[in-house]
Amino acid sequence: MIGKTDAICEVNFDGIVGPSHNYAGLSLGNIASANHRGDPSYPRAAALQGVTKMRGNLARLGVQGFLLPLPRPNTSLSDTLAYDGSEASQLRAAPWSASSMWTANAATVSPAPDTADGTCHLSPANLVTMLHRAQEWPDTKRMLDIAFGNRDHFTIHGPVPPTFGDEGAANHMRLCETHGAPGVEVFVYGRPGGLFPARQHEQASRLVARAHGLDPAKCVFIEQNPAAIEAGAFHNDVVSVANERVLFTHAEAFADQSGAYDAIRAAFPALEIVEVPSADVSLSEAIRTYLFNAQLLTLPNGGMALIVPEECRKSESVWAWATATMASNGPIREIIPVDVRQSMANGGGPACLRLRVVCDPATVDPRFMLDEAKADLLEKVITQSWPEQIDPTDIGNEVLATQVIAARSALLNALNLNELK
Ligand code: SUG
Repeated sequence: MIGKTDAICEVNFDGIVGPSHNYAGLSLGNIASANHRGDPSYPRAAALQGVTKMRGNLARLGVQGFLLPLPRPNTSLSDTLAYDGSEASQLRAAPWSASSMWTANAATVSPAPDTADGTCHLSPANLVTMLHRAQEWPDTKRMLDIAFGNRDHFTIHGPVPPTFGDEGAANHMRLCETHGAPGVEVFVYGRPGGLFPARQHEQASRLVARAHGLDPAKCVFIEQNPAAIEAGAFHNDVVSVANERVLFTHAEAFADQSGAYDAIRAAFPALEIVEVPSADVSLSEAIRTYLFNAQLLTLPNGGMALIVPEECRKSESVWAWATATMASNGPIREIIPVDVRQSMANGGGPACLRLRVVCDPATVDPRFMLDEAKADLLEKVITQSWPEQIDPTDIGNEVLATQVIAARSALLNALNLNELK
C-alpha cells in the first residue's frame, strides 16, 4: 500500500455494478437514461469496467473500498406493486434496477472532524423521487451497518422521512485544508416546480446537517440552477465537485453563482475556484460528457488528478479545456479518462459510482476494502457469473432472475458476506 492506511484519509467506496444492470429509462430528467431506454445492456462488461476504475484508483491512492449490489429482482417490491403485466413496463423494470451501483446516492457522509460527537456520520438517502431508487435504502442501510459497524468511529442514521427527497452525497460537497482537518459542508438543493423533478429538497439537506451534529457556521445551503436541472443535471455532482480547497464547477451550476461563491468563501476563506465558463464548455456539453461528474483526487505527491469519463476526451471543447488546464499552473495537474460507458449510458459517471468516506480505513470492515488479490477475485466471479447481455424483453424473465440471484450469491460467498443474503 502506498497511501496512508494508519490514519484518516479519503476512501472511495465504489458500487459494484449488479448482474441485473439494464436500460429501462426509469429516471425522468436523466437524459442519458432516456436516450438509452430499450438498448441491450452488458452487465458483465459494466461490472468489469467498474473494477478496472477501482484498480486505477487503488494504484493511485493506495486505498479503495467497495459496496455490493443489492438483492434483485426485489420480489417484495413486485408484490407491493401487484404487477400483472397490464401497466407500464416501468413497474416491471423497477424491481430489477441495478441503480445501487451509483453509491454517490447511497448516503450523505459527514466525516468525524466535522461532527459534534467526533464520529463519522452516514445517513442513507431515501431517494423517494424515483420508484426504482426508493427501494434501495433498507438494503443499503443493512450494508452500511456492517461495513461501518464500528460504533466508536461511525454513526449510521435512518433515512430522512418522506416527503423530503434526499439523494445523498451527490448533492453534498466538502471543503477542507486536508481531508483529516475540520471542513465546511456544502448542501445543494433544487427548488421544485420545473420541467423535471428537483430530487434534493432543501429541508432534507438541513435535516441531515442537524442530525449529523454539524456546526451551523460550517454549513452552506445553496440552490441549484433550475436551468441546469432542466438541461439534465438531475444531481449537483453532474455540474460541480469539490476536493480539499478546490471547488471545480461549471459557471451555470448554481441559481446565484457569485452568491454561492461568496457564501462558501465566508465559511471557508481558503476556497480556490476552478470555474469552467460557458463559452469554453456549454452547459449541455458539460452534461453530455459528464466533465464534472469526475473524481477530483489528491495524489500522494500533493497534486490533484481529475478522473473523467472517456466521453470527455472525444469532445473537442471539453478536451481543449482539459489540455489548457493541464498546461496551466492550477491545482488540477492531471486529467485521466476512464471507460465507464455502460454506467454512463444510464447517467452515471466516475463520481456517481463512488461514495467518499473520510475515515481511518483500519476502522472499516475489511471485507469491504479492495486490494489487488480481491480485485482479481471480483473479476473472476463477475466473469463467471454475471449475464453477458440483457435485452429489454428479458426483464421479468424467470431464467434471468435465477441467474441474477445466483450471481450475487456467488459474490457474497467469495467475499464471505453471506449475512447480506
Ligand atoms: O438516479 N440512473 C441514476 C443515475 C445516478 C447518477 N448518480 C449521481 N449523479 N450521483 C439516476 O438517475 C437509470 C436507471 C434506468 O433508467 O434504468 C438511473 O437510475
